[in-house]
Amino acid sequence: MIQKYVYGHPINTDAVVMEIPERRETLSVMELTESDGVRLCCRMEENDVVYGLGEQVRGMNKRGFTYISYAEDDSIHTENRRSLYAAHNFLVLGRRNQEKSLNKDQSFGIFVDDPGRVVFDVGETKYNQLVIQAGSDCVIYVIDGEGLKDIVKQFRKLIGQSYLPPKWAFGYQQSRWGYRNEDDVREVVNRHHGQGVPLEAVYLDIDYMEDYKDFTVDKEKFPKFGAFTGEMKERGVHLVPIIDAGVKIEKGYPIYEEGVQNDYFCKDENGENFVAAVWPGRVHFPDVLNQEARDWFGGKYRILMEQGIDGFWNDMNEPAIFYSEKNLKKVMDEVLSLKDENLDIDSYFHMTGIVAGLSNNQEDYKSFYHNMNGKKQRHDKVHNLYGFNMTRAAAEAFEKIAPDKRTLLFSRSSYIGMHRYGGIWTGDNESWWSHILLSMQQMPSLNMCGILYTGSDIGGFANDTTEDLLMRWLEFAIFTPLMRNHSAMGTREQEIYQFERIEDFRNIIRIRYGLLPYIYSEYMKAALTDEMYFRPVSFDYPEDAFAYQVEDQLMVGDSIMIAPVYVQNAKGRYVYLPEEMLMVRMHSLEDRTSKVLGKGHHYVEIGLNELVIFVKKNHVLPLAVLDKDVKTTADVAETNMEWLGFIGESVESVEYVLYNDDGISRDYVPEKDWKKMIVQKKELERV
Ligand code: MIG
Repeated sequence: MIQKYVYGHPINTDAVVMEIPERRETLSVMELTESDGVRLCCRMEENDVVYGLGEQVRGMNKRGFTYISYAEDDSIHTENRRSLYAAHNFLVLGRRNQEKSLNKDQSFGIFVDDPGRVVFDVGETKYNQLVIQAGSDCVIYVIDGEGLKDIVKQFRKLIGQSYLPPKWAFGYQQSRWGYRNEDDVREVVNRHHGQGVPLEAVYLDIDYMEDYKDFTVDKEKFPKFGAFTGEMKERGVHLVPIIDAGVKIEKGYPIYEEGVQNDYFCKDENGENFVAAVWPGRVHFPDVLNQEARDWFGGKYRILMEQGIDGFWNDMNEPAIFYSEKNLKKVMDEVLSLKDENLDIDSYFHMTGIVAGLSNNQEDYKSFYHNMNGKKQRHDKVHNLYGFNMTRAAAEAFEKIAPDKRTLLFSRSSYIGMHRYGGIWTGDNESWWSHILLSMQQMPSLNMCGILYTGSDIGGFANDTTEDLLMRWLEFAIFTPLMRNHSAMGTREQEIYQFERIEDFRNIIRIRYGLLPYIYSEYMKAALTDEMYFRPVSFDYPEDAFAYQVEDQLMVGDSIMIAPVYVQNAKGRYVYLPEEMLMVRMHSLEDRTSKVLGKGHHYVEIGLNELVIFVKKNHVLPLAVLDKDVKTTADVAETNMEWLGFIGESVESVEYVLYNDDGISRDYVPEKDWKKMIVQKKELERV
């Protein structure tokens, strides 16, 4: 059951799609005080767990830290970060009884629909206290149900169906900030294909643009862009350009001119177009919270789509600000006034502080305004809606520009509700081992908030990767819907062909293509029925006291559990099995062995070039048989499949619901796309 409570005069965020009658009585699961905003508080018992909050640092169980919902472009994702790029204000408090299994009646979910700053103190200040601090205008939804999965499912129904990407978006994708021109891109494709490695997409980072101007293509680097996208498509490769939030201020640049003429940009307090700076230097921000401006900005994606583009990533849409013109002037004046001074500890740190404070400055976020349905709205109160609405602008436009097909779209910043329009990637991680684990922990939290199409930069974005890090990362990422190797300019090149163990890389990526029927089926079913594709182990085994402690294993879809290795030089790891499972070990898609392991703790050896999955009892999964030269998802013939599975003694057959479709059209046809497969025990391959 979902209960809705309204405080003050909240803005309609469009996070929610279901009409729920407002409750007049006071909220019961948490104690509420209304002074200085809405403050909710409740006691947490020793064994209670808290899941949710989407894109944040730390564990799946969020207890013991304070998280702040305030979208921020901060590229150092260490465990002291309170905010990353998104605001996902939903959590579930799982209460546990004496036996440490879930107490369904007392557990609940809570969604704080407030697009400004919201603070979740999940037992940091006091271990036994959960405190949520929102603004004075907000809507609060409280959800109870039949356990954690059910609470999440109800929340997902409340916020609407998750985005459906095209099937090609489940292939292997390569990106790097630094591919400069046609030849760079051709080389990436040639070298993957030359090594027999499938490749679905190459990303175009900011360098493809003319002076970082949105919707332009540099003619020197890409003289015939339309022809080039065609050439790539013939080879099965989609080009995916980046779009940034800031529109360059430049006379004669049509997007700038039109935005100014029609008042489509955010304004400062005097009603002038607000000037910030990002890549191109001075920019204006399109006011995507204004429906008219949103239609206009979204319509611009057509320029690239007409040249053959069918996928985009939206960046810098927190929105990130390097500096505002106004603040820069103030800081410059102050720094100049210190010229020739003897800087002591205070004045020196003051100086470096104000310079560092130029970017993403809170004062700047308070100094510009949106036009929301004719009402002037100060940005900081609706800050977390910007990335959501930039992405919505694109998605709404795609319905007109390409109504018959699905377009790939994901964003850096997001708010609850954006999952209906696109996915996200988890931003600028590092080539650190701890960031494989972070990514694993973020996935189920994101899924809880409806964001199913997601993944992190494989190999790590910042810093130099190593061959073993990339290999282990891929072994996890073959399960993430978005499987993209991406890195920053200036770091070690990390396309798989830059390393020696190319055969191992090829084997791992081919396993992804072999698993495609399963991954696609499980993704689509999760999206269409409001389920989670990635789940913490405790979601599936709520009666198992130890499952709540498992922070580095995941349930993936209905049939399997994974336990990736994320420690350098480790030759294996401990794995907890909440029940008897079949461990399948793969050296390659074709070279597999398997063994039944009992419930409990096991040390499992997992070599650098091995992939291990655990199949749940009485479950099966389809595995495609691949041709030698498979290059894309389109080459994966779903007619040629075998079944991996684990069927118990007394059972003869099990059912698997296989979802498949043409991978591109928007209307799905339940009768045709869902197939109930009965798999007989004797059909299971003997491995
Ligand atoms: O602040 O476009 O997160 O993926 O490569 C850098 C350059 C801007 C940040 C994105 C990253 C991308 C980079 N962008």
